[in-house]
Amino acid sequence: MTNNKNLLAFVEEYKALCKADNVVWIDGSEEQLEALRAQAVANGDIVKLNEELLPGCYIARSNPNDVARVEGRTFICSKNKDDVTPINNWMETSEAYKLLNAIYDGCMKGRTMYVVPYSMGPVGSKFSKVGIELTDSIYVVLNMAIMTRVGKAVLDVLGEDGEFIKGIHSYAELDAEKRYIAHFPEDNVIMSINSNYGGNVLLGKKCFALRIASWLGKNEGWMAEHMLILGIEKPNGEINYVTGAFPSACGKTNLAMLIPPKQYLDKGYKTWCVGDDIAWIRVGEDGRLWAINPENGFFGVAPGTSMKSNPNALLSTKKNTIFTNVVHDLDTNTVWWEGMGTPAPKNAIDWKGNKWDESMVDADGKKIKGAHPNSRFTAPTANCPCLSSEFEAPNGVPLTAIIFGGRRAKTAPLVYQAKDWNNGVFVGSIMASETTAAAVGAVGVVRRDPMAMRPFIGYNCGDYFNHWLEMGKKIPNKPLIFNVNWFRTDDEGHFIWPGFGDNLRVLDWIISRCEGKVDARETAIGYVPYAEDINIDGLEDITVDTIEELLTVDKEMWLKEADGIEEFYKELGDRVPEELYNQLATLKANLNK
Ligand code: GTP
Ligand code: SPV
Ligand code: MN
Repeated sequence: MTNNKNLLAFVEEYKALCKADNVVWIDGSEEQLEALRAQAVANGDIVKLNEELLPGCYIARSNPNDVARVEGRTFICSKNKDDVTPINNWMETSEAYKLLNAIYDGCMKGRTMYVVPYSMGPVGSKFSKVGIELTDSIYVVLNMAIMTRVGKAVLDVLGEDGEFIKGIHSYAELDAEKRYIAHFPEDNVIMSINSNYGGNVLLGKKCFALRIASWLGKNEGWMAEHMLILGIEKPNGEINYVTGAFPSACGKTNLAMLIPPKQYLDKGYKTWCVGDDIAWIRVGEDGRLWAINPENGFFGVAPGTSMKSNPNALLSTKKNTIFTNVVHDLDTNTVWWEGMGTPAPKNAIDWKGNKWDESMVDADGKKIKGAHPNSRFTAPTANCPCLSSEFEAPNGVPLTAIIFGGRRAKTAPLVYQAKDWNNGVFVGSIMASETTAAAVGAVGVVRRDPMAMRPFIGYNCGDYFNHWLEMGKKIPNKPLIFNVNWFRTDDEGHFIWPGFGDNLRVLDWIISRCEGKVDARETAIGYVPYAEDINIDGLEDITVDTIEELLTVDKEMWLKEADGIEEFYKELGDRVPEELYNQLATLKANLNK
């Protein structure tokens, strides 16, 4: 299928090391994919769902020891330790190859090795990049065929001497002790072994499009970010595009597909999804920032997705979708999860493969969840009812605003605006959020997650901050930078802000700020709205006083926050730019005024 010598040598090398029985090249044809689906069904890896209710859909369960990204076993490998900061695990390059090659040795005995050529970004666009994933998992092949553009067309673009990112994946024995997700940015190589789940194994996503691409972006003068891309259309047809960086399971997919509240719909507002997880951002000829979504599918969190919270996401999963670790309703042969908004099935199997119903409790009397909190759907972007007409645009969309945000019960106000680009970089760098089920580990612990990229920066975090500052110098028409927090809680722990579609009310303020149409109050941390400028028309239970409360900036809390930021910067080592320390000093001075 290809004459690319490097590619042929790469395939031969790993076929030999992994001792795969044979090699199958993925050409992207429906016939080949359909045959693989049939094979995976026959193997028991996936189950075909009700063809009438969910055409082309399948359910899969991962090993219970393998349900989320494993940050503890994810490594950035480089020659020099200083090129990686302590928030990521580091391994010396040659040591890492030695360790990993030993585990790959013979891992595909008796198995087929699939060669998946894929493009991140529209095939052939000059902003797109090609990857090759070698894998022994049909589940991975089928997911990659949804999440990216795969097959022959990609090889044609690659040609005889085109460059590609090398990815080698084997689920091996799913041995959690020998699980490694290793990146070699200096060599354009990704090695993943002993997992078969999500961001650990769909190598185009976090491994390539963020960890490797962030490094490429630094060297080539662009940015790879953990961001959704959303278009907001006004009644007059004008569309403003914004990107939003929120940590894993903190609302990107939801914001990317939001449906405007009735008051806005009635006026003629519309919203368009360009991307829900990753943005590749470049400076355009017009001096603005332009963003593309390099993916071709959504790997979305299932629990909580309902016709009420996110109808566009739910509708996106109605055909040609793979569900992982959700409840299998045996009566209808469909799927269910907590927060779907329909009654739990009576005759069902939970994510672990056990017979399950809603009334079941564990030894501590706690309800047993049917779906894993990080259960997911893999759905083609083409299914999304609000997919932007610019989704395939080779140059992407121009940005009006960049929004950072996290899950903070207190401290961070509903929204504030950074004073300028450098201050915005500071605002992104100090992001913190409560951890979620998207990664293995404790949930609900506040941790620093700069630009929502903590687990995804492929190099030294100080250098990454510096790259953001440097980019600012190259953008004549900069987007404005904001921070939002949908997750502030009251004393009983309830979210105060209704969130979801109503987040458009905050985006409305953000766009008005970008247009210079609304005033704001200057505070120690940045510009905060006047409460009456957030449109609460039609919101029950929310008054101007509630908004006032959501917008408070508590100086005591922020002084503590400033100490935490300083600690974090110090942890990152000596490459944190001076400018950010200056920003921190200004913040402290403002708070002490
Ligand atoms: P990844 O795919 O892991 O990167 O996650 P994501 O950032 O796309 O998060 P997603 O939109 O899937 O939302 C994760 C969880 O946050 C779901 O349980 C949502 O119901 C919840 N959520 C999203 N938006 C809001 C909001 O505005 N308010 C509240 N309270 N919850 C929200
Ligand atoms: C995330 O954790 O941010 C995800 C899911 O989008 S995964 O693909 O597993 O990284
Ligand atoms: Mn994500």
